[in-house]
Amino acid sequence: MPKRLTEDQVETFASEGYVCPLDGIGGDGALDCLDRLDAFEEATGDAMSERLRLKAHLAFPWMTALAGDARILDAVEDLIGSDILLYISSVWAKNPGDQRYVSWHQDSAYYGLKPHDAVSVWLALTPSTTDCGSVKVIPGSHIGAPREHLETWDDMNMLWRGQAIRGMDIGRAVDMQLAPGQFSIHHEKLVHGSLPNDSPNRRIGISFTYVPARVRSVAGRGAAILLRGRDPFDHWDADPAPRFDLDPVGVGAMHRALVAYRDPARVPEGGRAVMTSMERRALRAHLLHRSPPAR
Ligand SMILES: O=C(O)CCC(=O)C(=O)O
Repeated sequence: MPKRLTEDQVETFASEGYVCPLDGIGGDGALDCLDRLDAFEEATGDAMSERLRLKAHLAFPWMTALAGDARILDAVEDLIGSDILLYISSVWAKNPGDQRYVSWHQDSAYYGLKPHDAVSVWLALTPSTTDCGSVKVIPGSHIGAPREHLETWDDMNMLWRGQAIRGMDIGRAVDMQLAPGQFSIHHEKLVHGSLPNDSPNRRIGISFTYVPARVRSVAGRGAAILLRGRDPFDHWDADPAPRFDLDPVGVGAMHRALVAYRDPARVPEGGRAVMTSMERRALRAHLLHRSPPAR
């Protein structure tokens, strides 16, 4: 008997790879998180979408607590069981008119987990709708062999390696539209991405990736924070839980995780696609088009 989801939602997750929308922390809870992220930007002068992109929860006790909020974690438990570790978190912020995008990808390509039982929550802090570049998914795409990824390293792509899956049928995509405080859950192998924000409003969300304790990292020993239940298999080292905002120990661990993620030697699980000369030319034209005009 699920704790939070209906039997139908659990079945939908198994066949389609996602559930959406689910009520989470409410509009007030979302506003509170936004205030904290705005305060981070004001205090540091850093853009949240640049600095808080991998294991962001290691920098803030409030974000680690948010990942463990029962309104979210009960739904996660219904899908992966009650021994739950928090592996990754990211702040995904697109400002009004922001032309950055997220190409089609599978999170599993660089997570290095076995078996593929991790899930990600995407928690909306502002409205996340089609016009502002909400997350799109390809239903059912989590089933089957891992996909090949092309690495473009395009800095308009919000993914750290600009990784992209070719040839997805956009006609099959579904927008995961959310109100502030609502969340979606997607399987780590589900193909997803998002378009630029062509609206006058901010689109901000936080994603949390959870692993059941039975899952292990096959890309070196993994580190995570146990949020619920037990870790009887000893597959995981403990990530440092932040003691206060911008705790240097957590910020250091966040930075090291990012460096490891961007290591050019890492190969995506389904293989690295080779860029065709046409793709290379198109990418070069795209990058040149963006460069400031020569003076
Ligand atoms: O927020 C986005 O646009 C993309 C999010 C994403 O790729 C993820 O949560 O894995």
